[in-house]
Amino acid sequence: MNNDWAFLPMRSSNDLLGDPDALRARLDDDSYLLFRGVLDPEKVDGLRRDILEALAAVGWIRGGPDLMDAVVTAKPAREGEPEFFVGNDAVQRLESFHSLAHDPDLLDIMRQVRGPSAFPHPLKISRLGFPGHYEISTPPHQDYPNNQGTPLLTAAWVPVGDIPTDLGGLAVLRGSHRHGLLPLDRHMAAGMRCAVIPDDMREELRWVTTDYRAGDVLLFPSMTVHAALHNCTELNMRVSVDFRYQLEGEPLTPIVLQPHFQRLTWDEIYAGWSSTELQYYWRGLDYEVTEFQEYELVSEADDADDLKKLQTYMRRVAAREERRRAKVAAMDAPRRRWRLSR
Ligand SMILES: O=C(O)CCC(=O)C(=O)O
Repeated sequence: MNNDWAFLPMRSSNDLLGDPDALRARLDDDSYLLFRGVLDPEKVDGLRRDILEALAAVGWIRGGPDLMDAVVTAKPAREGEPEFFVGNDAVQRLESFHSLAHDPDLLDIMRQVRGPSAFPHPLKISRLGFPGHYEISTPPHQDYPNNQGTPLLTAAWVPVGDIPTDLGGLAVLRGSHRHGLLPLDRHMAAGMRCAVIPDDMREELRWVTTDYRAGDVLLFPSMTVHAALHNCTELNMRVSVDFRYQLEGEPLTPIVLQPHFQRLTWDEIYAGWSSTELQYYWRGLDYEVTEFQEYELVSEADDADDLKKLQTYMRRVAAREERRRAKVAAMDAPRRRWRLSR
């Protein structure tokens, strides 16, 4: 596991909707705002279908009648590996993925919390969590160092399908946003860096999480420490997306104007979209572009240690992979026999 967690339940803030001052006060108390069932379930379901069809087409999950179960058929891939980008790029091309950030219900909530000119960054992220890929679960971190610009930046994390805790939902360190920017260290999971949480913070603060359902939205500001729980299912992919919002007039860095990982151009992403309405939408908005700064990490690179960690990781993933493949093959077996017998 990422650290020594003891979880408390998150609380919903649906009762505060319509009262921006109360929402902001709650955000300042809790470091997050959870809203239940605020997105149209059909829209979330449609995005899930689009994502899973794209992943089935590149061989990451089973297609056909079980598509929506997201049963994984590919070897887990981690950020930076060529196989990782096969699935990731396929999702980056989806119109429904980018469009969800502009969903009127989501924008309305974000604008109640942040202000009427809040807009989503062009950079939008999908999280495709392989089962039993524990070493790669998103480690505790703050969003600010990866985005910079304004510390008032606010993220919307959206489960694309139900994400009970065993599928690896998101946890938040309640109260952490009041502790400022934490030191960073190296990590092999998403983002390649993690926050170093001082002992007094670990003692004083509590991690909170919940079983997420399709239609829920979790908001948190860029200083909130958050992390993913492990996907400890044997077979199923955890699918979520996250978008970041800021007000017009606030600064941002060039990286948030690019597609995630900067592998595709916007024109490549837009090829095949049915509408031009959301293409290059940010060009008409008001913001100041500031430079992205590199942060020092608390520990030096240690090639021998990295190699050892990588070897252990590869050995463990291979063992889990063998077990998963046997289970998926067993799922297919009766069908194959049935087909042969006809
Ligand atoms: O979903 C995850 O694993 C990580 C999400 C995250 O770090 C974020 O939304 O900022």
